[in-house]
Amino acid sequence: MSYVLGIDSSTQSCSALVLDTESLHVVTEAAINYGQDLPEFGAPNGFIPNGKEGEVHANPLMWLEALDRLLTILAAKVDLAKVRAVCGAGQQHGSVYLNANWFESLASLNPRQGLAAQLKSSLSRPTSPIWMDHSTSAECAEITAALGTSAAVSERSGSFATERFSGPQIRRFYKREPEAYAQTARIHLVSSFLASVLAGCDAPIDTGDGAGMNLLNIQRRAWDPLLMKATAPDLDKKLPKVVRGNHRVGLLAPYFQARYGFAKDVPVVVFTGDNPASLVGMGAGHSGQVVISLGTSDTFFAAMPAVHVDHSGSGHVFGNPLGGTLSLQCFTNGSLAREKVRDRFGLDWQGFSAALESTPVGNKGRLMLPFFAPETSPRINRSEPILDGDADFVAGRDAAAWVRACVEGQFLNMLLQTRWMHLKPKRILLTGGASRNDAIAQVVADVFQCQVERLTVSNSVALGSAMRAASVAGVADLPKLEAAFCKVESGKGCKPRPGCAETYKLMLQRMARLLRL
Ligand code: ADP
Ligand code: XUL
Repeated sequence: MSYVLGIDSSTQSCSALVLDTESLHVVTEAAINYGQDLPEFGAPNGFIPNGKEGEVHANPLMWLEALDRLLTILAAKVDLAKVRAVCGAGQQHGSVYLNANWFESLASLNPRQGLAAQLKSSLSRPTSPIWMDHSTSAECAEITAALGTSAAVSERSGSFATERFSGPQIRRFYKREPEAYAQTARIHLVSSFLASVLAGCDAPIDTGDGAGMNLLNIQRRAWDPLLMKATAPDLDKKLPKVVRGNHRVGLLAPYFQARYGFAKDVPVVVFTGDNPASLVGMGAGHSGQVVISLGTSDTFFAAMPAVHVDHSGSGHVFGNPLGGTLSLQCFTNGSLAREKVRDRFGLDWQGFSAALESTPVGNKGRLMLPFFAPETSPRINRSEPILDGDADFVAGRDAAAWVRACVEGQFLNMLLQTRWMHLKPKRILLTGGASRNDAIAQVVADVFQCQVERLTVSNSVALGSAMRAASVAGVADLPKLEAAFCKVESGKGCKPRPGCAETYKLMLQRMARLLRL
């Protein structure tokens, strides 16, 4: 039996999936939810609440503790000695700051102590800014000024200087804590941090996740000297190497053999970001498919054969772990905005779905720009939604109307913001925690006027990671795994309902007008 292990270190949880590459089935899955399972870290939604000035940070020791707990659960469920390769993915953009102890501590992990306790003294910054952080407007402006124009930044890096991206985050750290910055010997992304720990050596960053830093030259797929200079000093020494997705980092560290029963000589494949991993897990790594992921954030992405940049500002180009690139648009107001509406009216997901189903397409003209927190697509700094409709709706007295307005508003905005990709999808693949909600999936089909499908395996990030582990380590071929695991769930497809095209066309025009306000 040849098992492979895929890990997904996401915003709210760390999950894993073990595949049997011979009998082609999912052997087991497990997850640690940071809020529920690790309350001692004080991060109910995976980040430290009430950050100041738009800061959103998490404790990297929480990610390590979650990894240990996850492997403990897996070791009790399956014989990890059968695992022939490991790979994983991290929430994108989060950065981890390490001092000179890091290299030595990694190489000498003691299986009698947990990872968090042993690596605590390697942190040069106790917390990590994550992708929800929007505290770096000044730094984005400075980086843009140093390069001349936003277009110059995006031509090089694939994106405008973007608040949540790691480069502006690094600059803010350098400006505010120059001594701690000087003590920083290595800066990792969440993905490369965890890959380093698993391999027991300092891991490179892959081009999929590296492109989310405003530091990688997207044409050359190498660190860009001008962007590094504009960001902070000595980055050429502080950043790890950058490699393509088909790279092996090394072998699983002895710590994991002793503690969890893994075999010797298990390759660790370079990790990537959660979205690039999901692209692989959805079987959408080759161009022609569109994926919408409804996680903490909502993302819309597709594989592209060439670099195609968004000149209006909030779209991104990342590396595709299978080669070529990946165009992506991220919406901060994803699940957390839907939860805001759900909780405001005391609903559960069932009640939320019932409200959605009880209201007509077009919501009788009631429209919401569902920005309950600063939004990245478009860039708009709000803490309350923008409402357009009758008095009851605007006053927030109609629960069902709010639920539909929130979901319709999210996907109308998604349709508007992703026009720069010039895609005409024949079908949309839906993934992420909210994708199991049939009522939401129906709105996606109606707004995009396109067939929507879901896959039989729901955790596409961990699945994509396991598939990458298998194919890069030579355990199994990717096409064979895609055929077995990227199957659409029969009977769960949604077709656009007749008659909604015209309604949404008009609402789209209203939405575009409201957004220009
Ligand atoms: P992440 O990978 O960002 O941690 P997930 O893809 O695991 O996030 O999605 C988690 C989100 O899924 C939760 O925030 C929750 O709001 C949402 N969710 C879970 N079940 C449902 C449901 N039935 N309907 C709508 N949303 C749901
Ligand atoms: C993508 C983004 C988020 C994070 C967390 O640019 O910021 O999707 O990867 O999932």
